[in-house]
Amino acid sequence: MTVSKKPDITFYTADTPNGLKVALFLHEAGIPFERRFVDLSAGEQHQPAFLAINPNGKIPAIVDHAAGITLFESGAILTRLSDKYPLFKPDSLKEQCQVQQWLHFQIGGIGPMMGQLWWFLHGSKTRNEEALARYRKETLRLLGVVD
Ligand SMILES: N[C@@H](CCC(=O)N[C@@H](CS)C(=O)NCC(=O)O)C(=O)O
Repeated sequence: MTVSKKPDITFYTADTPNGLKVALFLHEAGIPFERRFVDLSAGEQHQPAFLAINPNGKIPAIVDHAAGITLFESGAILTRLSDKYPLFKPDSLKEQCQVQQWLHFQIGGIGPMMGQLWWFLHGSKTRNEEALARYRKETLRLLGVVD
């Protein structure tokens, strides 16, 4: 008889870019985890059961049962996972700083600006040319920085 141990990590996610960032890490690192889909369109992220995991009501979030840690914010999760499973973590301090730099650049710049551009392009019921121009310009500027 095979006794399967419950994975250390429970991963709360949905099919969105912030969820995929963590999913990619877990898959690439070969980390066993249990996935719980949060139905964002049904508002599951605002239910008390999920708010107990992330009071900010957003995915992704993880529970690391072995360490007794509940964590939200994709950057904090990725940093924690690369500490726990030392993959994608360079040896040198200089390179570790660069990883953190680009991680924060993504979380603080690319993610929110592209998120707003997406909303004004596809989510909003009205067309707001000023908002579209603002977020398109900033998105292109940020991509220029990456280049
Ligand atoms: N800064 C957060 C952003 C998380 C975020 O915006 N998650 C979105 C999906 S990509 C979400 O859960 N939206 C649901 C909502 O706002 O109600 C992170 O990096 O984890």
